[in-house]
Amino acid sequence: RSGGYPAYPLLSPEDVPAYLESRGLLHLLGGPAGAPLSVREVSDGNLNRIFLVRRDPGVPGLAVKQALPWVRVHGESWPLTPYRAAAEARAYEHLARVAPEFVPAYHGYDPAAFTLVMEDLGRLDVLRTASIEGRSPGDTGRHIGVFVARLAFATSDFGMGSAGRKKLIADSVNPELCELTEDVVLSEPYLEHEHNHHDPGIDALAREVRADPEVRREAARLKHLFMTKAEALLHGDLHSGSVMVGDGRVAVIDPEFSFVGPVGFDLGLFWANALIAAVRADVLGSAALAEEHLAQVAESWEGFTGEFRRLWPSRVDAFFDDAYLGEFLLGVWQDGLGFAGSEAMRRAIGYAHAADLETLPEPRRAAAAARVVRLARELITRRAGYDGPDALSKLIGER
Ligand code: SR1
Ligand code: MG
Ligand code: MG
Ligand code: MG
Repeated sequence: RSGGYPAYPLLSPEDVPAYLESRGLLHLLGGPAGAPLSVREVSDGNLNRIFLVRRDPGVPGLAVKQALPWVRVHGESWPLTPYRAAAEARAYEHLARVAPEFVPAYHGYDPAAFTLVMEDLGRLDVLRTASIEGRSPGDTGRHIGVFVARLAFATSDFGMGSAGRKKLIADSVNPELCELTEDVVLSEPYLEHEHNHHDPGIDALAREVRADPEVRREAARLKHLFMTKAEALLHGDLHSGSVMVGDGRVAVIDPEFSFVGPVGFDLGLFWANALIAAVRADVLGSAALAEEHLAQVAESWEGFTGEFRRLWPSRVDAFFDDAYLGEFLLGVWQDGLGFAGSEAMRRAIGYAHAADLETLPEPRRAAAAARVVRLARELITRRAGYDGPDALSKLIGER
């Protein structure tokens, strides 16, 4: 999976000031030239190293993100191409054009060090962390829906001419990161695999799910959809760890899994993590907060469809008429529910679990994991029966 790549220096905090100077970016930090910088490593995601840099406290800092040639949380025994940083850079370039208010200010990519520099969103918090701390998601969902619609419309055959789209598809291939998703999200959770683990309290349920031929058939259908349905450029990993909130903003980060795929995949990942946050709140006895998390599904869907319909009159090919828009949106909804099921399933019985579940005390942790597996199974196998967000509320409380 690592592929070939040139040798490159791995940054440590001490290297960062000189590195930023070499890229001509130090002036962005304000303060007098030569004044000391503070550099903090805050790598907390699964894959990369992140350094936050500040000089003048009154000036926003910078985030320096370097792709390691392996999966950071696993170690060097799981190689992963650093070219994912180039996919992330490409995605930020599109996003800066079509959804600038939803992404950090982007200061460019250095292919020799597989490193990006962007605005430090230090005054914001990761949505997953805020949810675990019991904070309301507010209207995050609506913003995420608009974000997905902007990127999806602009990079679809509705927003681009046919020839330009073919080039976009070719330029945006991200084979190693797609294969990682095909493995850890879309297949391994349904198999006995060394990457998987689960709460011992749901062992019988995990076995039952893996033995269910209907689950297996629909999981295969979803994997194949992910591999073949080239609708639009995606973020590709839009879970609640990729969303930052606060300071009057909703910002989306970490688009290194970006490629041209099914639009429902981005919405589905967001929905799964909203449902998981709702299950957590519910098992902790906060029914009102659970409702607010659940409402993120409806609000993001409204945000998405509202923005997509607003953009629709500007489509480049009027052969796609209003009736077809309805068809298209129905497909996105149903794909989104299925991918929400895939994402929820892997967060409970796959490799990278949701901290929303992992930080619960027993026996609530097992109870919440069981609910997540059941709702995931329902979404994977019965998604065609849900014609709108209202019907989803029954999923959260099911024991
Ligand atoms: C081994 S990678 C596991 C997960 O981390 C990333 O953030 C993606 O969500 C991926 O599926
Ligand atoms: Mg903060
Ligand atoms: Mg494979
Ligand atoms: Mg990520």
